[in-house]
Amino acid sequence: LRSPSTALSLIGVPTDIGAGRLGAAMGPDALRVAQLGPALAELGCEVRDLGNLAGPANQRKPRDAEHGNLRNFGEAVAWNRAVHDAVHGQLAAGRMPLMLGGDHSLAVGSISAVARHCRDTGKRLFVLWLDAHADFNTPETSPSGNIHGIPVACLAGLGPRELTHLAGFAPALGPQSLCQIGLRSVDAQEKHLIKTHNIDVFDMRAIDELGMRETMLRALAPLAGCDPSQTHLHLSFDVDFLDPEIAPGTGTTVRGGPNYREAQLCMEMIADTGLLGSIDIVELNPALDLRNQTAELVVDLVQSLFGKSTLVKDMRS
Ligand code: HAR
Ligand code: MN
Ligand code: MN
Ligand code: MN
Repeated sequence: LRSPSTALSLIGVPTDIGAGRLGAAMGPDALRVAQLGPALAELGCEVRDLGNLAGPANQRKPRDAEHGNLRNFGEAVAWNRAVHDAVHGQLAAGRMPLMLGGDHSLAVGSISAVARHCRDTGKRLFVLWLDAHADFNTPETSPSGNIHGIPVACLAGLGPRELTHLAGFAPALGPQSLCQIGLRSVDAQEKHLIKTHNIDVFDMRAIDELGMRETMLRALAPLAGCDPSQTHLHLSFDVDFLDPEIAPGTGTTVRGGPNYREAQLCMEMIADTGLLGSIDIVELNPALDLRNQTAELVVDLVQSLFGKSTLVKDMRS
C-alpha cells in the first residue's frame, strides 16, 4: 500500500523535439486541462506542479551526419539535460517526479537521473516500459532519425555520448533492470538488439496468450519481496501502448494494443507493488486527440497507479 502522503512533483516537458510530427509539446497542458494534479490530490498525494521546463524550439531539422545521423540532436540533448537536472533534484529532495511529456526522448534524461539517484542512495532500479514500440534503435539502425526511437538504446549505453553519459556513467540501465510490455511495432534491427541484450519483453502476442494478469505477474516477478526502502520502480508510460480505439491522441498509433480493462489491471498491479518511485507520461499529442479524451483516459489510469482501485472490497478506494 502506498502511503497516503506521497510527495509528488509534476514536471512539464513541452517538447516534440524527438518525434516525427508536431504536437506532443502540448501534452503537459492537456494533462493539466484533464485535471491530473487534482485527481492525484484527491487520492491523498501532496501534489506540486512545478510548471514546465524550458528548452529549444523544434525547428524540424533534417538528419545530420555530424550528429549521429539524428534529427534535432543538439536540441534533444538540451531538453534531456534539463529533464535530468530537474528529476535528480526532485529525487534528492525526497519527492516523486512525474514527467508530463513531451515525446519519449525525454526518458533518457529522466531515467538517467533516476539511475544516478539509485547509485547515490544504493537503491536497486527497475524500469517498466509500456509502449507499442521498443525504442531500441541506435543512430545507425534508426529508420527515421527521430530521437524518440532511441532512448532505450541510449540508456543501455549505445548511442551518442551526450545522451549515453547524462548520469556521468554508462550504461545508466543494465538490461536486466528493464522490462518492456505491449510491443507490437519493432524494427528488424531492434529485434536483434533486444535479443542480444536479453531484454525481458512481453509483446502483444504474449499478452494475448497469457492475459494481462499473468503478464504482469511475470513482469513484476523480479520485484517480489523487494524492500521499498531499497528499490526504485520507474514507469515509462508511452500513451501509444494503449489501443488507438481508446487512445487516439498520440503520434504513432499501432492497432492491437491493450484495451481499457487490460490497461487498468496493468496499472493496478503496478500500484500493488508499492515500489513506484518515478513516472514518465509521454507521447500524448492533443493535436490528434478528440475532446481531450486521451488525456482524460491517462488521468484515469494514473489514478489507478496511485491506488484508486476498482476492487469493491478494498478500503483504499
Ligand atoms: N521504430 C521507429 C523509429 O525508430 C518508430 C519509433 C516510434 N515512436 C514512438 N516511440 N512513439 O515509442 O523511428
Ligand atoms: Mn528515493
Ligand atoms: Mn516510446
Ligand atoms: Mn511508442
